Amino acid sequence: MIIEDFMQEVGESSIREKLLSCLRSNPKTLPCTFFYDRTGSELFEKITTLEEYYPPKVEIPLLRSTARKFDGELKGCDIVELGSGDCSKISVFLDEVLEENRQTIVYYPVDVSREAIEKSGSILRKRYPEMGLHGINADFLEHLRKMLGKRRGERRSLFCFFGSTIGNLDRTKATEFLKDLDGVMKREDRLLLGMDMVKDIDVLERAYNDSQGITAQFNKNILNVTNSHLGTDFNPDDFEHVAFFNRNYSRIEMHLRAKRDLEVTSPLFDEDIIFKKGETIHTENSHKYTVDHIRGMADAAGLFLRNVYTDDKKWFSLAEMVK
Ligand code: AVJ
Repeated sequence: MIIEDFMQEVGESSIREKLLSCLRSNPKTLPCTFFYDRTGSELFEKITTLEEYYPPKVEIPLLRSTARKFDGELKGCDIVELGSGDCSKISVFLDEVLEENRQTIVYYPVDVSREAIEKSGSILRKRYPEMGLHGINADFLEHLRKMLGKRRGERRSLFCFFGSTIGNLDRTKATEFLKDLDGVMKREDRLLLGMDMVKDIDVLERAYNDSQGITAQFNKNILNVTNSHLGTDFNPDDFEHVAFFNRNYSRIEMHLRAKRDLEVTSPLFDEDIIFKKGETIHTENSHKYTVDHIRGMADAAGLFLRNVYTDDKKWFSLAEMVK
């Protein structure tokens, strides 16, 4: 499989600058993309198997039923999946597509992890030997235009962005991202967006405060990742996992709260990072949507919301958008 590479230019020094400026801002933050080193990715996979973490349990059957409606239209189509990860989601989708249609499909997994693309690429090749494969190692927020701007061929594309990953972006960023997508989409292209919906607060909060403490470990692991980039001496045990639904922004927020006054040091910089007891680092937002939110975002980006596929409980949606 070919893997195009857009990640080379992302140097360690710009990563350090980014992390340090987040930790020096007020309130302190860390970008949620830094959850996913090897340990973090494993912890996230564990999260997806937890009783309390409902999203994959709802999204996967929804992908299956939606794929059946799409099957015929996928003939001769390029499927571009943003944040393809282990490719388990697209497999559910492709399983429902007729083999004779799959023969005409080229699948483009786009991910920040080259490893993930290589690993899932070899699985997909065995599972669907008849299908074309072309990996893209890129950060789709940074490189979207560069990697897709020149795709002006004859073939139609279906852009997929599953798992409610868009929920990590705030309203402005999400709209910008959709506008960028609109910029690279052709008339006949389509976008399928997985979005987690607003629901009972207890259900939402339990999903991010699981009884086994896996989400807490996942949250705290970002400090280990930070240590490895910045040479800092964060001790994850000095922090407490906090996750709650913020109604004003319709989102789950995850934070790490200092259990005591702390000074974090690194040989790479002089000025320590100071924490007062109870001070927090904001590590993640996970937005939850209503159909009105979804329509509002499509409108703001200049896209047309053609369909919203959802489950019986309306817990998760696949929003289909076109130009
Ligand atoms: C991968 C961003 C969809 O927001 O639910 C899971 C990440 N964070 N538990 C989410 C996550 C805590 C997840 N997304």
